[in-house]
Amino acid sequence: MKKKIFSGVQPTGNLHLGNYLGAIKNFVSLSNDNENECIFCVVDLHAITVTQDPAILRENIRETVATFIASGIDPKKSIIFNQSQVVAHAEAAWILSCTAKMGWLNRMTQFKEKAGKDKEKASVGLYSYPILMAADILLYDSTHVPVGNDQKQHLELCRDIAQKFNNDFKVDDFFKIPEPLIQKEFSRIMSLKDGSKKMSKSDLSDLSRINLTDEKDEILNKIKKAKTDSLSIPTNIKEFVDRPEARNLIGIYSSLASMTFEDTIQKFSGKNFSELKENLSQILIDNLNPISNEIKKLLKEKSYLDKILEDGCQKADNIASKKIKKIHDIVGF
Ligand code: AQP
Repeated sequence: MKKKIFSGVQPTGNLHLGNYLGAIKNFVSLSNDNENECIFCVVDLHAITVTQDPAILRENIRETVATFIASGIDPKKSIIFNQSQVVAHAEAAWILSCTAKMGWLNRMTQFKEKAGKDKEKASVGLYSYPILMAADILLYDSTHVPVGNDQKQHLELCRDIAQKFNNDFKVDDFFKIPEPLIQKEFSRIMSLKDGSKKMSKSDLSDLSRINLTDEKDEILNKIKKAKTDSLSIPTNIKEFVDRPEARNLIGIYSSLASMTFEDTIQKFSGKNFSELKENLSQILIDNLNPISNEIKKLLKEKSYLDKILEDGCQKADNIASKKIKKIHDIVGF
C-alpha cells in the first residue's frame, strides 16, 4: 500500500534552517519516492493564531510555496495547497474540538511556550491549534507525518483524537492513525544565540537563525557570531553535557553533510571552534545558496505560484470534501 504523507508549514516568514533540516529536507526525499503520495500544506489558518499583517501574510504564503519548490518538491508529483482554501479543514477542526478533551490540550507544551507568561491574552486559536492540525492530517487518511521533533506532542494528540472519534462513533479504522516521521539523528535545530531555545521564525534576533534566503555574507556573519564556549570541541558524546551550543553546531554540520553525529565529532574533535565554523559556513553556503537563489527567482513569478496553489487546492478539496461528507453522516448531521 502507498504511504500517504501529509505535512504543513506556517507561512509566517523567515523560513529557516530548522524548518529545512527538521522538516522540508525530509519532505523532499519522501516526495521523490514513487511509493508515496504526498500532500504539503501551507497552513495559513495556523498562521493567524498570532497577529499577521494581511499583505505580508499573502506574500509569505507565496514564499512558502516557492521554498517547497526551490528545495526540490515537484508540484506535478505532490499536492501543494493552502489550508484556508479548503473549507473542510476549519469544519473538521470544529467537529474534532468536540471530541478532544480540555485536559489533553492543557498538556501541550507549545502553547505554554508560545503564550508565555500572559496566557490570558493568547488567542483561543493558539490554544486549539493542535486540533486544527489533527483535522489537517486526518482529512487525508494520512499514514505518515514528517515533522520536526517540536511537533511530536501534537501528533500524539492527533492520534488520541482519531482513536477517540473512532471509538465514540464505533467506526473502527475510519480515521487512520498516523505515524510521525521524525529525523532520527538530529531533529531539533537550536538558536545560534542560545542552545537551549529552538531556532524559530519569531525570535526577535535575526542572528539566532539562518534564513533560507540569507546571502553568503549573512551566513558567514551569523556563524561567526554564533555562541560557543571557551573550550575546544569535545572528543566524544559524553563531553557535550552542558554544552548545548557546541552540540548544535556539530549537529547542524552532521545533518548537512549526511554524517553521523559520532563521525562529525571525530572530524572536529579537539579542534577549536573557528575551524568548525569555517567548515560549517562553507557547507551551509553550498547547501543553501542554490535554494535561496531559486526562491528569489520564483518569487518574481507570482502567477506561477498562484496557479500551483489553485491546482493543489482543487486536488486537496476533492479528497477532503469526500471525507467531511462521511464525517457528517457519522456524527448525525
Ligand atoms: N528549530 C527547529 N528544528 C527542527 N525542526 C523545526 N521546525 C520548526 N522549527 C524547527 C519544523 O518545521 C516545520 C514547520 O514549522 P512551522 O512553521 O509550521 O511551525 P513552528 O514549529 O512553530 O516553526 P517556528 O520556526 O518555531 O515558527 P514560530 O517562531 O512562528 O513558532 C514543522 O514540522 C516543525 O516541526
